Amino acid sequence: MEKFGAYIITTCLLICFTVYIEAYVPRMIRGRPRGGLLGAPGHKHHRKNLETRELPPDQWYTQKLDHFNGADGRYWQQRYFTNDTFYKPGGPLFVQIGGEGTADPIWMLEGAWIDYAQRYNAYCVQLEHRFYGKSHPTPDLSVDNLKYLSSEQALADLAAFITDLKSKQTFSSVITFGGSYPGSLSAWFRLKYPHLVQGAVASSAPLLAIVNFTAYLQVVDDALRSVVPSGACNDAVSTATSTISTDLTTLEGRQKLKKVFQLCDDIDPNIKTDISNLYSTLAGNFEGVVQYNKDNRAFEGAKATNITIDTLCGIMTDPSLGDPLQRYAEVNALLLKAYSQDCQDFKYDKMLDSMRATSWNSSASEGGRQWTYQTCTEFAFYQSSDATNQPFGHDFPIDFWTQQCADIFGASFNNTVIETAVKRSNTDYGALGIQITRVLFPNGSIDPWHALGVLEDLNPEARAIFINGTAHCANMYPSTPEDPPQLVTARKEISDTIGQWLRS
Ligand SMILES: *[C@@H]1O[C@H](CO)[C@@H](O)[C@H](O)[C@H]1NC(C)=O
Ligand SMILES: *[C@@H]1O[C@H](CO)[C@@H](O)[C@H](O)[C@H]1NC(C)=O
Ligand SMILES: *[C@@H]1O[C@H](CO)[C@@H](O)[C@H](O)[C@H]1NC(C)=O
Ligand SMILES: *[C@@H]1O[C@H](CO)[C@@H](O)[C@H](O)[C@H]1NC(C)=O
Ligand SMILES: *[C@@H]1O[C@H](CO)[C@@H](O)[C@H](O)[C@H]1NC(C)=O
Ligand SMILES: *[C@@H]1O[C@H](CO)[C@@H](O)[C@H](O)[C@H]1NC(C)=O
Ligand SMILES: CC(=O)N[C@H]1CO[C@H](CO)[C@@H](O)[C@@H]1O
Repeated sequence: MEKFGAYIITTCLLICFTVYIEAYVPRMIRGRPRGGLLGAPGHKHHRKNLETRELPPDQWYTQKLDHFNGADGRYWQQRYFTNDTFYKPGGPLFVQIGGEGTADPIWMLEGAWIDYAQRYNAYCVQLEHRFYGKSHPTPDLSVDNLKYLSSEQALADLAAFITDLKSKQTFSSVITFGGSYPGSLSAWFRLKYPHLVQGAVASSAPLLAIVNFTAYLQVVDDALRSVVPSGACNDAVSTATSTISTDLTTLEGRQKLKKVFQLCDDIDPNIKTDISNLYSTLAGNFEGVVQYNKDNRAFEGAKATNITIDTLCGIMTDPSLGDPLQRYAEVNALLLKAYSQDCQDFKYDKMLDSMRATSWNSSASEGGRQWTYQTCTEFAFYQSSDATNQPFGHDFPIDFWTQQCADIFGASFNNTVIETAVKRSNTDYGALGIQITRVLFPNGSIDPWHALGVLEDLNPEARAIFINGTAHCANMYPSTPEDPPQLVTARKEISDTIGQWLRS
């Protein structure tokens, strides 16, 4: 009887614990929201209409597991979508490159590229990135299997796929599209396979891999200042951050913080990684909003798209809501509510447990684990608090981020390995010195990622398109009547440039 009781308790502990910990993947991790950096278009003018529209079905391409080992004969099924409605014989092939999240078939019906396809009679395809969404090259996400996850393998997937499509149908030329990491892939595909692609649009593409990505929080700082030029919004965040560090020193203060920030657990001041995670989570509230400010996306299901920098700074500068700490907590409460979270997680161990899960049906397999692996082995991009000019404190320094690689994937993923990997990516692709033609690099001034992007024309045929006042990948979303004129102009310039590529 006693044994039986213990068995039940153990089972329950295991199950309950598993369910609980698996749920904690931060809302915003390494600048990547759940679902991926490029969310689905979901503007209010379109969404209702879209829900009743028929989405294109999944299609499957038999893809090689390891493109760089001729002796490896293993294959797997890669998902893609097509839309041939606008295609006319002699028209081009447009390829939307999938990224670090599930490929959304809504992009086959909506988005600026569909307008361009209509204009130029293009055949549209979207290829899901290996290891994301339903494109599972291996039975699970163990470290041993993740070695087949890299941008180079993804580019080789595209090359095989496009070559196969071209063998079945004639296209006048091929143009690739991508935003954020897939924006980089779009440029790199043109670099590595110029015989397969005649033009590339690389929106908000971070081309420079970097370990200590301090400029990210500096752009967030600038974005807050741009809505409240006096700096009152930044100052309030800064004051709230100092109050937190004072409160953390006493039991009473920690209890107060637990209450106002609706933390799921008590704060143990001796666990440094928990403290770093707490500060970085609170900064994440601002990062996510700045990165996608007013851009017509609806990441994570159209929930928080009406929360803008103005909303957050409106709260931070409203004395009727209490002192700056209370306002900072108000911002946190707003985002918890928008994402239907009951409490704010910050326990480092809980996050690790969730990120260590290797099953395809775990919550981190949505992309958090895979993208983290790519940051540890290719790009880093760690939004460290090492920058001086930002109000979020200095308690999530670069070591907090690099340590996560070792903690999640094993001790061999140490600082040396990460630094070497980043150097190698930059050597492989050329970083900001990339030598290519017939590429466009649209960038938005309030996108924190722009700091790693192409800011000036590389040459007359590799041009930067500056979109003042817009966020991450804004030019890729469907147009709306509220779009600022500079966004309208940017889309037209992209469309016209594609036309020039197709004519020459
Ligand atoms: C292609 O996209 C257009 C525009 O949204 C849509 O009207 C059409 O039904 C789509 N075609 C297919 C085959 O999905
Ligand atoms: C990270 O970068 C910032 C500014 O670029 C610098 O001040 C800081 O020392 C760097 N940290 C490390 C650990 O290199
Ligand atoms: C955003 O929209 C939701 C529902 O549409 C609404 O409840 C909420 O108050 C809005 N938030 C802001 C900050 O406007
Ligand atoms: C998750 O996948 C494993 C096999 O990989 C399976 O045993 C388990 O039942 C699945 N869990 C859920 C919740 O689907
Ligand atoms: C990092 O790990 C590698 C092996 O993966 C090892 O050779 C190297 O000494 C380690 N470096 C440090 C600084 O621990
Ligand atoms: C961007 O727009 C703001 C006003 O909206 C203006 O003050 C600023 O000069 C513009 N910047 C550039 C580079 O055009
Ligand atoms: C904010 C940003 O990155 N903007 C750059 C985009 O490209 C233009 C044109 O080269 C630059 O002037 C901007 O600084």
